[in-house]
Amino acid sequence: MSGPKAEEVGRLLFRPGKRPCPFATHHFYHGDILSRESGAVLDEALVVLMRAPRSYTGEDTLEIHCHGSPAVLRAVLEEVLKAGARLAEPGEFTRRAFLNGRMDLSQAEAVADLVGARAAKAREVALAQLKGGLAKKVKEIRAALEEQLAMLEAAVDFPEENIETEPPSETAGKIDAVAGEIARLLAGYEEGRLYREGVRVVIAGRPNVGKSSLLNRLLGEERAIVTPIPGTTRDFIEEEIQVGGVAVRLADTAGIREAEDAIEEEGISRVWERVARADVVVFLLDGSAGISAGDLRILGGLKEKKVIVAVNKSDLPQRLGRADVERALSGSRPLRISAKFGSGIEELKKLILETVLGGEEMECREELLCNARHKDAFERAAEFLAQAGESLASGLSPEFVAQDIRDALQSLGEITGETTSEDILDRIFASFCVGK
Ligand SMILES: Nc1nc2c(ncn2[C@@H]2O[C@H](COP(=O)(O)OP(=O)(O)OP(=O)(O)O)[C@@H](O)[C@H]2O)c(=O)[nH]1
Ligand SMILES: [Mg+2]
Repeated sequence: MSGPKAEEVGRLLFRPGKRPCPFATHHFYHGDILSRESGAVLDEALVVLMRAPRSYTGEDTLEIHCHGSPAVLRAVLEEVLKAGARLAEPGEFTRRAFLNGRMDLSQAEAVADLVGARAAKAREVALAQLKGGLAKKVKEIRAALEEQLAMLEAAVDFPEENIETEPPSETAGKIDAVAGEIARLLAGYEEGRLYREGVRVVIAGRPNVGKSSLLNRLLGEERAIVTPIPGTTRDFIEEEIQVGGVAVRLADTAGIREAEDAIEEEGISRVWERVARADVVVFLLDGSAGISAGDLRILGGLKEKKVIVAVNKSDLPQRLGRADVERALSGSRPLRISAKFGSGIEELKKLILETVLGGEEMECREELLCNARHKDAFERAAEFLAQAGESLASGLSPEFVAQDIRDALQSLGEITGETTSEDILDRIFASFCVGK
């Protein structure tokens, strides 16, 4: 519970084991949670009051640490509501923390990311952001721009007599430096996004090449049905694994061919929908069968995507020579695997990460961009700065340059929440889970 009445409500339903209970701030007290109506004990619990402003929300906050079963939680929650509290909205605790200045907006968003982190890298980027890495960077950039803005405004307000007002000579260089810093941050976005959201991989290919076998092998369990009958998989099957601390969402799909019935046709159209949204496609060939016209047609549909070509069934006599594949793929090197026996699977996992992250695995920097909202704001700021640069170069009055910089500052402020509209705040916090 958060708010000025947290202690009052808490006292109504808590019977401390040892009386009196002074509720010293940040101290746990042991006792019972009671039903006020019947006097029955609902649970044995620990209760802690954190007085404002030293709490998560910055308000008085009271926590009841009770047993975790649905029955206990429901009974205690009902009692709390009867005693005068109301249910928090999604993200309301964090929203209050933000409004009370306990954290900036990028840190508030990091809380949601941390709660939802599915892999080690996602946890790392969320934690760095929660610690204020990005907020600090934005603050530095804004401070540099504010300094330039102040100088420009001085040039507008106090022009030297009889001299055309001109922007200070160092302005262009300073703006350039800031733009360079923003470009560097934007360059890390793709990596950060993949850490935060995970990598979407689609396994695609003709029927019977071993897509479902590969999914099962990557998962380490018999998740998808495997049979020698082409057209076994109709719908796509999605499962997640971890590779090098990154969540990798794998989709096994229906084999692509001329569909034999409406179900298969629907399945195949879904493959292409999935492919469109994939970060990388594992295009699977059957090494014991050779490349067919069907394979080449599928490959033709993957031109816009990052593709890993894997030649499966390497345990069988091969009909598909390396030269065939290289010719068909105009030079890219296929990876030979056996989904049935497991060879080449570790290499494939590594290759998936290399393909999406561009080879070298970068250090998890303090201010790695991982959120599309932040990226969008930085991009708009970069555009305004480019405009400022052009205004300077074409000798426009400092007033114009100043306005560009104000616009850039406005965009940057949206990241940390200084200039974020109520609508956007609503949208951000609505995506939180209730209770955080
Ligand atoms: N020898 C050998 N057989 C394999 C290998 N991978 C898959 N198979 C066999 O190939 C047949 C088809 O495998 P699936 O995994 O069902 O193929 P699929 O691509 O999912 O097929 P559809 O769902 O019909 O598109 C099965 O009999 C598998 O046992 C492999 O690496 N080596
Ligand atoms: Mg299958």
